[in-house]
Amino acid sequence: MFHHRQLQSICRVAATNPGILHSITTVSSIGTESQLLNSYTVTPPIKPWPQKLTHKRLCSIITNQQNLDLALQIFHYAGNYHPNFHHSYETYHAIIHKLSRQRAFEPISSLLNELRNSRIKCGENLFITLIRYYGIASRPKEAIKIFLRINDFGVKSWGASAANIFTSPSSMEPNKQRHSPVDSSSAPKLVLYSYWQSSCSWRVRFGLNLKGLSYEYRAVNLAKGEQFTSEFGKVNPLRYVPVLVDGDVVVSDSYAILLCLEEKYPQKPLLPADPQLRAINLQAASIVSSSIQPLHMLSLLKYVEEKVGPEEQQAWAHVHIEKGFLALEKLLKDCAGPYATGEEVFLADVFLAPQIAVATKRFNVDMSKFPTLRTVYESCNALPEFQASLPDRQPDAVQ
Ligand SMILES: N[C@@H](CCC(=O)N[C@@H](CS)C(=O)NCC(=O)O)C(=O)O
Repeated sequence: MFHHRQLQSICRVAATNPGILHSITTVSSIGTESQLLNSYTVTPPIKPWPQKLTHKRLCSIITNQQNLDLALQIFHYAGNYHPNFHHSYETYHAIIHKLSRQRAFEPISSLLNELRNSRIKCGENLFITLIRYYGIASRPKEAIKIFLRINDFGVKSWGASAANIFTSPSSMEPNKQRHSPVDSSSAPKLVLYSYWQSSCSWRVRFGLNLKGLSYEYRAVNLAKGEQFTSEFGKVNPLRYVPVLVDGDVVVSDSYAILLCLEEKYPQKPLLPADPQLRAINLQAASIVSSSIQPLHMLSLLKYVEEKVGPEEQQAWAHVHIEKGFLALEKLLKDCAGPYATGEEVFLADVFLAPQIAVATKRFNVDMSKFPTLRTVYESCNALPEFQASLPDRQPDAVQ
């Protein structure tokens, strides 16, 4: 017999898991509620669904999923149907970060209720993420509501972070005492040698901001030749910025730095999971860093000026930037969305946006010939993480 309670069970499951109930078999032969629930054929929302599911793997699947509905379904499917899988603070953080970043706040309150009832031990980052994105979305009331609920989740050491997040006008201004979205207790202090106008440094600033990593800004004034001091020579014998110091590890070259960051700090991946999109991101980043920027760098332009003449500088830079942009436009045309490889900002964007800014502002390149690249720039420019990385907002900027 088909009971009212059984029907309620179906509705409850269907409501929280849209799209994953595939079929119900022979209802009349089902006796109990659990028999009824077991009789569903529940199909995973993505194929192939991993046989072995770890928290890290789920976080990466959610983070790389471009479709928000699907990301939510994946989260629910893992918690409800994957054998022996239980959500963790990290998996809740991944889905809440994903949703709030895209301003899809609606499902968040029920996720928070679930999280609170689960008694999972929570860290502060999830709440900082939420407060920040409510802030960015100009929803201060919701930000305050989250702040007031924080004690329900038993977060330790929240006081100091809270003070920072609400008193700092921007949580992403460099070289100021500010809160880091990674737990500062476990993260070594990062130091970035940078110059405000250097596009290579800009990439790293943008990447660090996307990953929510705070760092100390050490200015190297290229205009005054500070790259040639013996002190800087010890940090980078090649005498270029950027250089990142992460504990005992000193890495120069923006490409190497960003790949090292990607390995060590997986939050907000800069490379997508899809192998083809991953390859395109690496290729686009490499085109900018090896086949465009080196051909208009300061020392090379000085050489051209001395050996050929000052008027040749601009023409030389133009030819090489446009050649590179043409190749990038072709490379990205079919996979681009608002960002270089779709709906999410990745490594290609991190390299492209500063390069496009330099091309237009310093070398007057006309971007109407490169509509895909122009869109990528506009999308990045709308991001607070990019805004905080702008040359003018750096401590060594000369206005
Ligand atoms: N491939 C390196 C290039 C670094 C580079 O060219 N840095 C420029 C600033 S964007 C520099 O330090 N120039 C100093 C000079 O030319 O003397 C990277 O991507 O970091």
